[in-house]
Amino acid sequence: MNRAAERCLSAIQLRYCSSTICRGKNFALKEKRQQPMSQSNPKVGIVMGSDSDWPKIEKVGAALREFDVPFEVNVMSAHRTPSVVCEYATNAEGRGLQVIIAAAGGAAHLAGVVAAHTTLPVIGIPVPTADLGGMDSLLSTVQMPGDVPVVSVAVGMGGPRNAGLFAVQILGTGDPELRRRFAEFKAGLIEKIGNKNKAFQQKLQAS
Ligand code: AIR
Repeated sequence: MNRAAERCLSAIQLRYCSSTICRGKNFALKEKRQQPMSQSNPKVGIVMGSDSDWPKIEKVGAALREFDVPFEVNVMSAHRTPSVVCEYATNAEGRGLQVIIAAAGGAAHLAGVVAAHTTLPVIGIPVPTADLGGMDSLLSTVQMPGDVPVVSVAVGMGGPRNAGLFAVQILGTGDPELRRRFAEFKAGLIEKIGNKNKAFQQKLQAS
């Protein structure tokens, strides 16, 4: 990485290390700690066009923490810092990253530009916008030309969480223990939604 890009990247870097203890069948988060990352081997790289995106997408980190997947978060912009994006994506595989999640709003070209510079799978998160409701982000993330795939999650709703879960599924293809934990998580949904249904039925009867 050239010096200017390196300086720029370290100035805008947010790194997270997580320690999550999941107990119970539905993997409810009983304890969550977040601290500056001391591990140097993140498997998932989250990049976002602006620090202003983080509050809208932070559930992606929560999903990864649920499965103890180490990740890093960096701010970089396809338009404001294109050389940083290029360097990051080009070096990502060599640094041990296995999946990249790219979030941006408006003219959201970050996921596409990252995908142009890496062979790692790229998951786009179209960030909701005030002016066009995130349709701008969605279309600029998802309408990729053939040969350069980017998968996209939903704007808002479960989008950021699903980006994290999808990264876990990708990593799980080469990690039987992670696959087992994901299957356990899916089985836990039966109990979770069953409880919701029970509570709903009680409410209906009382009304
Ligand atoms: N953005 C930044 N560079 C390129 C794009 N598309 C996006 C950010 C954010 C929005 O522009 O991802 O969603 C506004 O950024 P800011 O920094 O002005 O708050």
